[in-house]
Amino acid sequence: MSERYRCFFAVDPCDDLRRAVTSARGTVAAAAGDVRWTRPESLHVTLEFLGDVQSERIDAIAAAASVAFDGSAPFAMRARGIGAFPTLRRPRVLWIGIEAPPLKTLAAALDAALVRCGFPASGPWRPHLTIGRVRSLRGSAETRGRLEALGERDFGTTWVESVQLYRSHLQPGGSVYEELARFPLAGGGDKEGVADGHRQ
Ligand code: 2AM
Repeated sequence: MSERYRCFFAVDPCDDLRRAVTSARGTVAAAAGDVRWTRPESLHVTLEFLGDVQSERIDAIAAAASVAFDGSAPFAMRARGIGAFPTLRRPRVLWIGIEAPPLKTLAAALDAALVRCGFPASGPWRPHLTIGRVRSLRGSAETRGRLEALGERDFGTTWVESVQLYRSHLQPGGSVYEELARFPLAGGGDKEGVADGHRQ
């Protein structure tokens, strides 16, 4: 019997961004309460979550993604502002906003390719970097409103040179992600204007 893999496509933050997230933890926790932080090595920006997939389908999915990303160039991904699902006043999932128009183009191309593979089309997508999950809230809505003060904080820019297909292993201490495939963005990017960009 074949195995089922819990899979998703994502891009990764650079090491400076991972460090910037870690150093913001104290400020965020002061406003949000008891937070289970995403491990720095597990931080990622999900493009599309596939759910459980039969392992023998992975090769076909990777081939379709490879075609979808063909000709795409590396690009700058800016991380800015703390946000939360469902809201900043009732935060459950804490994230940093991601600004990168090329990422939306990539995600749309990937979604179209996955629809051709039989997956349902994904709904509206808000690119974000999940940094933690709130275990229990602290303080009043006003205290938590302090998170809004972090709404404009700039966490820096990552130069994205590849997309990864990950398998998620659910574990009690937090999911562990295994890279199944890497898709280099080889289409000749332009690094101009990425003064504080970093290679992954
Ligand atoms: P997120 O944290 O960026 O929101 C791997 O499980 C990743 O896939 C998660 O980190 C999450 O991305 C996304 N994910 C998990 N379950 C999901 C679901 N049911 N629907 C959409 N995305 C999901």
